[in-house]
Amino acid sequence: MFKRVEFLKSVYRLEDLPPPEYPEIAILGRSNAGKSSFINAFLNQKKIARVSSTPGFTQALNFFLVDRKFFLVDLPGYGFAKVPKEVYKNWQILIEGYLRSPRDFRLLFLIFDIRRTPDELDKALIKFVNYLKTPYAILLNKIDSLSKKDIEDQKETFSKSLKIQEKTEIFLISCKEKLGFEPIRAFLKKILK
Ligand SMILES: Nc1nc2c(ncn2[C@@H]2O[C@H](COP(=O)(O)OP(=O)(O)O)[C@@H](O)[C@H]2O)c(=O)[nH]1
Ligand SMILES: [Mg+2]
Repeated sequence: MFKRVEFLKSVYRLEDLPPPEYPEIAILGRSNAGKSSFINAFLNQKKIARVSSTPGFTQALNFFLVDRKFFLVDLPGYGFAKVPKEVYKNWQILIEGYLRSPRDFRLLFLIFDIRRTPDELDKALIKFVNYLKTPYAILLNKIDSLSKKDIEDQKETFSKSLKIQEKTEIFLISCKEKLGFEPIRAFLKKILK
């Protein structure tokens, strides 16, 4: 279990990135998939990351320092409705600039709402992370809202439609019920060694 979680800063411009002093794990996903909920639940914090019902609210990279050992970074979501082109462009510049900068990236978590069907934006995200070559793992969130059978069916749908490779980890989780976190902790332990 994590002992000490500190909110470090929100970054709106690449010039303001903190020095890359720690290994880094970033969380990417559609707005509303549960990125902030994951940070709160996984790190066992009440509300260190804002859980927002306003999609697209977070337009910053939010840095959390965990046990003075690694950065966990909450990235702004994609796919929210009615976003002006300019905002979307800024999103791309910020995220791509960040993920391509010389930092100690160990892993990207790609988080999805398991109830959805992957769409073109989700496929574009996979293409983008494949091109980055940073290792990634898939988190299928909100399993509390589906039956066992639907969870398995949706897992199959996601891995087929996003062409997830056999070697890529897929974790089934619920941030609401704090389910499925133990295997992720074990996985991170290996990755941060
Ligand atoms: N049923 C269910 N709802 C969840 C779960 N995780 C997050 N949510 C809800 O999904 C919405 C978006 O969550 P949030 O963490 O703000 O998503 P973000 O935009 O990716 O940061 C909120 O209403 C959360 O309460 C989950 O595991 N199960
Ligand atoms: Mg959020």
